[in-house]
Amino acid sequence: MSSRILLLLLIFPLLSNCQSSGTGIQIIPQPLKITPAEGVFTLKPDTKIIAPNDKDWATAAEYLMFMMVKSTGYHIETQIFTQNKPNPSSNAIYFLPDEKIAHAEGYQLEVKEGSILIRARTAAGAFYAVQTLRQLFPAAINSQQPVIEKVAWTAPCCSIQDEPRFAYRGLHLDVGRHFFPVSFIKKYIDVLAVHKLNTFHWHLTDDQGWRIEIKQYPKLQSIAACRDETLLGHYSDTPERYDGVKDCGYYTQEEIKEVVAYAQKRFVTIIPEIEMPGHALAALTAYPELGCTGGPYKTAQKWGVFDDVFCAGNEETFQFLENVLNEVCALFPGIYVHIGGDECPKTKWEACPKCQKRMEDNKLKDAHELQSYFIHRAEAMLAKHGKKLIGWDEILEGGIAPSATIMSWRGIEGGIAAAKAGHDAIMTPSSDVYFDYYQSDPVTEPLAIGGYLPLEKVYSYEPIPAELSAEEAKHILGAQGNIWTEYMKTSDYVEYMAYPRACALAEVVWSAKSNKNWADFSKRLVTHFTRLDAMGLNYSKAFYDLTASYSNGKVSLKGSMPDFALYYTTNGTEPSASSKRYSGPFSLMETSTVKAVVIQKGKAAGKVLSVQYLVHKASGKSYTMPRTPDKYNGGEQYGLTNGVTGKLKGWNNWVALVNHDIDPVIDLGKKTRFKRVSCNFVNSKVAWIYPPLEVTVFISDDGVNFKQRAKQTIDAANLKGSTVESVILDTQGARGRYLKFVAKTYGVIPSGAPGAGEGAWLFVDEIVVE
Ligand code: TNX
Repeated sequence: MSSRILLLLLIFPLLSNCQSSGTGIQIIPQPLKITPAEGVFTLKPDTKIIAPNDKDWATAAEYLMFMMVKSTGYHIETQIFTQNKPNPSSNAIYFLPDEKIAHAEGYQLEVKEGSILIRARTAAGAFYAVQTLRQLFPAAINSQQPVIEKVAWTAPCCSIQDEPRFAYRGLHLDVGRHFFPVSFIKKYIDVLAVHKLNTFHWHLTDDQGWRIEIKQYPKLQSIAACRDETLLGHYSDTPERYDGVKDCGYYTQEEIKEVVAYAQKRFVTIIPEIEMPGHALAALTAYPELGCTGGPYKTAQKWGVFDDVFCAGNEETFQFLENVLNEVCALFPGIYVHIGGDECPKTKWEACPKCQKRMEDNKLKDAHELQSYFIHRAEAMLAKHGKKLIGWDEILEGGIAPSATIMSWRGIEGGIAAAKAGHDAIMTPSSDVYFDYYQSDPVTEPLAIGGYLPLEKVYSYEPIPAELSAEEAKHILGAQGNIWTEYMKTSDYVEYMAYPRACALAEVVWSAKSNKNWADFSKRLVTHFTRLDAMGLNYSKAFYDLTASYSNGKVSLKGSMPDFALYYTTNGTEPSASSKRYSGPFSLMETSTVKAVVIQKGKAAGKVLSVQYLVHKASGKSYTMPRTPDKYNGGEQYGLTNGVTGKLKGWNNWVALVNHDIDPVIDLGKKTRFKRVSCNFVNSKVAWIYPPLEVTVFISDDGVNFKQRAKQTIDAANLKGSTVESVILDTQGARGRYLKFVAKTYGVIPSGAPGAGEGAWLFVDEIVVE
């Protein structure tokens, strides 16, 4: 056997199940097993779709038909067969129920030159086969109108066997903070379906707006669906500014029914969320008697957590919620209703005689148990309709309701605790699946809430916590991406934040763990972008954005894929295909602005990266620091000496520690003379970030014996708002090889300030040595 054939034989099994991109078959989420074959199937104007006589199967078949008709302009028909399975003949796509398919949502798809066979146990499985099939055709099949250019409507012959890893595959949308029209909700559901996601979590009520018509309570429409104006900018900005524009919106019950029916046709279940006891300010504004103080209240115009919540001592509250849930349950056929339960401050309950009496009467020992009491009652209301309750992980506090399912958002701990206690859990940890977080450098991105969640991090998320036994892990139903819309005023912006991170999530929840491979996904994604284009989605191209790091005097550039063609300049000019091509780390002799970009087909594919590097005596040097940074490390291992200063927008270039000094010892490599040492720090008391109490510089020749050379104290009291402050220390031409820099933590946040009693954060960017 020649070595070439041997190589092919070795590669082939790999291609057939995971590394599919080499075959030209590029599907997201990656199917379980793909076996490519010779030839293609060609869609023709008279190709037929043949489906069984069953409502749900007809739904899947007609979905395929409409999609193909819309883009190809062909007059493709669906024919129903009644009794025996047809004998597949040519030029047709067959839907064939098959009891032998193991998984209820699984399917087998066989593309042959003359026909296509879709086998599944259920119509849902057949629908997922359709979604795979659409990705075998050219991207133009996704077009929303007939494609005028000539397209060869062919799909490569192959056989695909597939099934989901998790039963719960969700995407959420907050329509409370910003309202989005029915047309957009439908488009959003369409994209879920394309990615084999099966659950749409519709966050319908919040402090800033109540978005679902409840016939018994008309003021929810006339009052709670409106707010007088909306905060501009970030909620930590000072002073606060508002847009002065009244904002209203809600879905009528007719519209809700329309959306539910639309989702059903796409095998998507909708979970409505009605928030209680917290995030209830809009409802309280309409019905102030449901709050502890009786109001008046005002639908929130800014973001955050508000003290006014539904009163747990007032029987009227429960009557109201029961009536609301009665109408909600009648509208949504799914088994689950989400009742929120998150971020409910207890201050009003603690001062409320009715709540205190409720606690006494029910022998509840604290406010957490009162919240638990509240959720138990909601559970009973839902049970009357045969529905099950889902709540955010706070509903574990004070005792979980017996049949509740937990949505774990403050990390994975809630999911672990729930599963260990025998409860089902859905994983939505903010660190990995909060698509309201930045996906690229905040300085170049539209305003977002904060955080940093690039595509690769979503892709690498593993929903089953390592802490769980196999038995406990069965309670992890799946995972969900969440889109909170405080900063997303338009549907275009929602799409920008949602995609392609939701595409990565789809692979997390659908594909076999052993088939996950970032490099392979990245390749398929490039093709997938052409489909998202055809669907008219405003997805983010942050995938093409670059990062840079600086060490040992050299700048390294990095893209999402190693084979990207990067071009750069170091003199501040715009990089293009005629700039220098990046081939490895390069030196900077002086302070310079590096600009770099990915070039594809001669054009910039993503944003231009622009970083100003300060070249000074400590830049690019390594250091030791007793404690590792908390959450923010300045973007790389030696964030304090990487030549980059921090900006208020985005925390990427800051090194942060909570309630601890920042005290690196920098090795300058040789005995060095320094005139001065300077750095910036953040002052933002609303964000719990405090300046250091004092900054001290020590020097040493041996790294053991240090002498103090300069010191400066900082008075935090005078610093208002959110600002970047600098200190410059005159080191009077001292000489030494080692420099110890100590920025002393502010310590515990004083009473009266946000975060009182907690440890203050200390943020330092670059220790500039001159
Ligand atoms: C926390 S996630 C919230 C939301 C915010 C979100 C912003 C959760 C259950 N509560 O109310 O919109 O953070 O990321």
